[in-house]
Amino acid sequence: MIIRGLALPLTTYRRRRAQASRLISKAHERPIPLLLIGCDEHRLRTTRQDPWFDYYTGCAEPEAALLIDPHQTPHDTLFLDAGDPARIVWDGKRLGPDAQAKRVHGVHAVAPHHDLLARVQTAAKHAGHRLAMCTRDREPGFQAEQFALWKKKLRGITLINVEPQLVHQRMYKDANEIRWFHQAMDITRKGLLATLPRIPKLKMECEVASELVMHYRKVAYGPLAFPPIVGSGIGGATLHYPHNDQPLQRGRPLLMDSGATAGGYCADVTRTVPQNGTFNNKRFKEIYELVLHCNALGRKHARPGVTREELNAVAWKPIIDAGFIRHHGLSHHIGLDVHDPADYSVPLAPGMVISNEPGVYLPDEGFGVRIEDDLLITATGCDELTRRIPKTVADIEAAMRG
Ligand SMILES: [Mn+2]
Repeated sequence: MIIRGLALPLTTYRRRRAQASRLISKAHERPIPLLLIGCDEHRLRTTRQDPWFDYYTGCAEPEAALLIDPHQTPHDTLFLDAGDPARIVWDGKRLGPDAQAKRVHGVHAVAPHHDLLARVQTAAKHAGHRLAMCTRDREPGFQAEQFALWKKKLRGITLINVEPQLVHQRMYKDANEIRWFHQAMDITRKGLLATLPRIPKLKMECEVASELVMHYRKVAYGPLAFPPIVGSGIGGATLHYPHNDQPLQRGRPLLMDSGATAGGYCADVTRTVPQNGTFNNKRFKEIYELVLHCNALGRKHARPGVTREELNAVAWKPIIDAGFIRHHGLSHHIGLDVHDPADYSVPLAPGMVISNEPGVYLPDEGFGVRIEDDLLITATGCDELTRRIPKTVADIEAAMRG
């Protein structure tokens, strides 16, 4: 059968699991079992595997779970459900808890999914009725739902959110992860370069969004980093514009925020371009140059030791000095999640990947400008992963001529 997922070497997942146990023990002064739940069949039809579960297993199978139990040997058990054989014709073959699964995932043990509850209860009992899970307060999602669900399921067991500890793993990307980032940026660059010269010929935001999606997905029919935001004029002044359904307006700015993924790792790139291919609107060009200047400041100052606040202070200054409002932060961490979980009190350090996205939003004037790049923090500064995607006035005009 075809095994999906596993974007990284098995040794990486093994090392991550071992380190997770160590981080939890250290923070809570005792070993606590960690439970991570994978998405079900229904959810996997429309979305990707949960990034927390993916991070520790690389497992793309539905109805899977991971229990890391520091009190038991074997420590790491991957729970799988081969599913109902009568469903194979509907949903395809699933990886069951067998020798093949143990080998391909490199876990200490595999077990049937129906044993999960009993095994979790036993593991928690050995840890003084404690169990660790991950939930995100700021961006609720699948693990947060699971946290609430298991809290109800496990009476008498204290559930501990260990996301604050585990983010310290996810914030630092290794060489293999960075290779995937480069690939995601490359797919995104090619998609944008193919779409830019088409914009003056297109009529609707949805055409632009569809072309981007087509270019991203024809490489690998995987998930997008997020649904593209394609806002013509006023749409570009709505930060999370979800509609992409309005006519393009010649001579107006068009804001496109999108990204492909590769190996699960996200690109997150915004370009704002003139829909006729030329920056001949004076006001737009003036705001564009201002945002571009702030984007350059962000890149220049992103280096080890710099805090998020320091970077914000430097990069937003020209926008604030010009009398505009700062509506959002300059950057967020990027990884398997486009807004990767992170501890923002930690200053920048080599291996971190962050966005650099100043913007000016003028709903009263009917447009917004954001220029967003992705930066890899290096030993001495940063590597702009998106540097080959045009962004100066001259480079965008040239790219739009095709
Ligand atoms: Mn972003």
